[in-house]
Amino acid sequence: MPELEVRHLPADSAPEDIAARLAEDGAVVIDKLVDDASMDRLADELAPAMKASRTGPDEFSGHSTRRTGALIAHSQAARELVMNEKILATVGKVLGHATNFQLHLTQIIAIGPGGEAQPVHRDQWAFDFFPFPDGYEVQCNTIWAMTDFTEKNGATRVVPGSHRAGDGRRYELEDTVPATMQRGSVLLYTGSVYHGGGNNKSDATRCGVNITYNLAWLRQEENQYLSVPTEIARELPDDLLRVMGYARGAYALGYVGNLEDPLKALRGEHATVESTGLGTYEQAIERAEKMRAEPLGKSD
Ligand SMILES: O=C(O)CCC(=O)C(=O)O
Ligand SMILES: [Fe+2]
Repeated sequence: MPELEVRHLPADSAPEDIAARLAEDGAVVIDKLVDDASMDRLADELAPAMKASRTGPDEFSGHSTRRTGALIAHSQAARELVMNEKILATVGKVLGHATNFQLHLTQIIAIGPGGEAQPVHRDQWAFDFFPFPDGYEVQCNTIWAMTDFTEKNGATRVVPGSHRAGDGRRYELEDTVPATMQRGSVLLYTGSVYHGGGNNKSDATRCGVNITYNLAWLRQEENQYLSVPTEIARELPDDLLRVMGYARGAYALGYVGNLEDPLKALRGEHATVESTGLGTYEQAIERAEKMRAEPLGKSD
C-alpha cells in the first residue's frame, strides 16, 4: 500500500535524510527551502519569457499549461535554484551510483485555470521507455513552488511508493495524492515515481519551476548548449557550467575535438580531459567493479 501522502521535511534537513525519504517513498517536500524574495526575483526575471511562451499542443503538455524553458539564459535566481547546495548534495546521493550527474531540464510549468490533470507517468520514460532496473535511479527531479501548490490549483499529483512498481503499472488520478506546499517549498521526486500535474480548478495560475537532473551518461531533455547562448554561457561560473553539461559524462562522453575538455573549449582554452582531474580510466574501472559487486548500491 502506498503512503497516504507526500511527506514533508523541514528546510534544515540533511541531504542524507532527504535522500532516505526519496528511497522510501520516491517523493518528498522540503518546506520553505528558499524565501519569498528569491521567488519574487525569479518571477520578475522570467516574466517576459513567461509572457512569450505558449500553451501546450497535447494532453501531456497541457492545453492550458504554458511551459517556459532556458531558465539559465534568463534568470540569475533560476541559476541559484539549479545550484542550490542542499538539492545538489541530495541529487549526489540519489544518483551516486554513477560517475556524475548533470542538469536535465529547466522549465516553468504554469497551469492555467481550467487546466486538466496530466496523464500519470514516470519522467524516466523520456528515455525511449527503456526498462531501467527497479532501484537504479536515473533522474532526481525538483519542482519549486513559485505560487502555493494546493489541491484546488493543480498541485503535482504523486503515487508515493510507486517508484518500485515497475513500468507496466497504470495509475489513475484516484491513486494519486496532491503534493501541496507553500511558495518557496520544493517537491523532490525520482524519475521512477508515478506522478503528473494536477487539474487546476481555481481561478489563478499555478506556477512551478521544474529543475531536473539525470545521470551524465544519458541525453539531456533540454539542450543546454543551444538553450543558453554561448555569449551568456562564457560569463557563467565553472561549477554551474559543469552541472549544465560542460563536463565529461562518465569516463568518455562529451569531449571536444582532440579529447579536449568542453568547459575549457567554451572558454577558448585547450586542455585535455585527463588534465581536468575529473577521473582517470583506472578510477572508472574501479567504479565499474564496485557497481558489478553492488549494482543498486547508493554512494557512501
Ligand atoms: O506540473 C506538474 O506538476 C508536473 C509536470 C510533470 O510531471 C511533467 O511535465 O512531466
Ligand atoms: Fe513528469
